[in-house]
Amino acid sequence: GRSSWEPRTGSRNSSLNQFLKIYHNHCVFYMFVFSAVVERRGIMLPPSRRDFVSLTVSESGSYTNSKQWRRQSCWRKWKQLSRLQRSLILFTLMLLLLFPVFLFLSAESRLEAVREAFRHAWKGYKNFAWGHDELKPISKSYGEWFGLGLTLIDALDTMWILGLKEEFAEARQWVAKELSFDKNVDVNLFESTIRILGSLLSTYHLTGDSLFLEKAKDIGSRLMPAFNTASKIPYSDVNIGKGTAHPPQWTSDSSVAEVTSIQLEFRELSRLTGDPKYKLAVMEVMKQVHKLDGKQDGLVPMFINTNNGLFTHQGIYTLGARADSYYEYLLKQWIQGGKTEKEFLDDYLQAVEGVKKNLLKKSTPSGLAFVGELSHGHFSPKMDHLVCFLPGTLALGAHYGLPADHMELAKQLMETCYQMYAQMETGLSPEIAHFNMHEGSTQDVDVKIADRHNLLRPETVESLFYLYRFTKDKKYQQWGWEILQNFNKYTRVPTGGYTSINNVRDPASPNPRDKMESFFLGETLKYFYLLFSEDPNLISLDKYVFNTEAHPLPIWPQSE
Ligand code: DMJ
Repeated sequence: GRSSWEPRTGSRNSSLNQFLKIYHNHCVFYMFVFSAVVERRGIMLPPSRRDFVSLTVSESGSYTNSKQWRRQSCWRKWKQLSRLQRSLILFTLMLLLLFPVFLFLSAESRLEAVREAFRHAWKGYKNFAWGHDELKPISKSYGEWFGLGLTLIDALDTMWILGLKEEFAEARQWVAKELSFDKNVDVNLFESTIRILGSLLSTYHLTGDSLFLEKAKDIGSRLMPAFNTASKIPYSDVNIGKGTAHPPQWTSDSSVAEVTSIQLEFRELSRLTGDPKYKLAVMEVMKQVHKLDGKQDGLVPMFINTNNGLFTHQGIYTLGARADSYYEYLLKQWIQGGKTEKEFLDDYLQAVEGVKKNLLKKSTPSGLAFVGELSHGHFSPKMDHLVCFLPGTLALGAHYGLPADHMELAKQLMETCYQMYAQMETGLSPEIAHFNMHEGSTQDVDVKIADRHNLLRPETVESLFYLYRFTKDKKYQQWGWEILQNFNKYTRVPTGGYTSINNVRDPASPNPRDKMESFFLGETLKYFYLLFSEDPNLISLDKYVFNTEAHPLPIWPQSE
């Protein structure tokens, strides 16, 4: 048996192997080019030992002799070149031979930069917030949301993927000894499913360590009371100690994204435990939402009532907060289930058409494609940073054979999401951007004062990862590299950790918020690492599907 906390595929080893393979291929290629050039120019290597030509008159021998003769004449020509010419040729050859080494070193140094960023974030968490939900890096303290060590759990598979064995072992120890879900606390069903259940399941798959499966079963079953509603549309909150659930105090609605973005995790839990109750509960939600009235061209409203199971606040459509991952999980459930559940695909394809028809516009002056919002027929050019998951999802669909124009749209939206960073004074995106559409406007992006914060969110880096995996266009890595450097410049706290900031438009005073969200470790840094890795087998997208918190879950074999 594999030791439970040793990475199954040492990511450093696999990147070294990858490098050696690439290097070998490059060398073979350059040797080939070299000999072709040399032959064309009549340049060849010196004859070994003998300096005379031996002629054997036979059919097969004539070829060998003419080859030898050519070699000698090449050598003569090489000798005839001036010293400068020879040096130039040798220098060029050397550059060509060293090029893959440079490529490897630059990829390796970017990966190391991500590991370093992780260690720095971890240092803050470990020193000031160990076992608590979130680090407050400025005040060197912690914040509690559910009281379940959220950051530590969310970060488990990131450490595994980055090859941070010591940190992982320490965190595993905490999970084994300290983590208990038998607590009288209210947790949000969606957040604890994607961050806690999702991470425990993916860590179980990556490590094969049954500790994580046991913990996943425990939290999964404690979340089930959320589904005990009149409509079977779950409540937003559950008390995991008491086994009671309720909606937020001010409403009996749940948000549509929340009730439709827990399916990958609960379906997987059923598969692993052999108990269908988890899957049945979440599939019932999908079944109802699939046939509900109130959609516009496949786009869904933002709220759903837990008593009657109907959409509420109808007429408002967004790909941002409260609806975003509904679309993501349509595609991903179809992928997870081996592309057999046709309703998911139909709803996804219809929604993409709905986006194109109702929400997709171009900005002025640069013509950036963006996805705005619709409110009772009125278009608003407002785009949440959250929408930047969409280029990655569209690209993933195209990879799985969906129409090629999805990939085109993915590339256009990717450029826009990058511009949401590049056009800010700190090089970091605001939480919400407004795009200009009126003639004569001189800048594409406007940011309202209340929207200038950056929470270290992952969506753009996530999409860059997908776009790079599928296109191999280096510009996506370059964009990601710029973003990582700006996170380091404006959000890194010297004593450990990274912080959300209030103002991406003021490099002199970005104004730290004193909070490191768990998704910075769970998602943002993981996607940076995968973006800079040249190894397509490091979480292969043909074997895994990422949940909306970047936790990879296996794609089910066709036979299942
Ligand atoms: C994460 O918890 C998930 O990515 C979710 O889908 C959206 N919000 C945060 C990150 O921005």
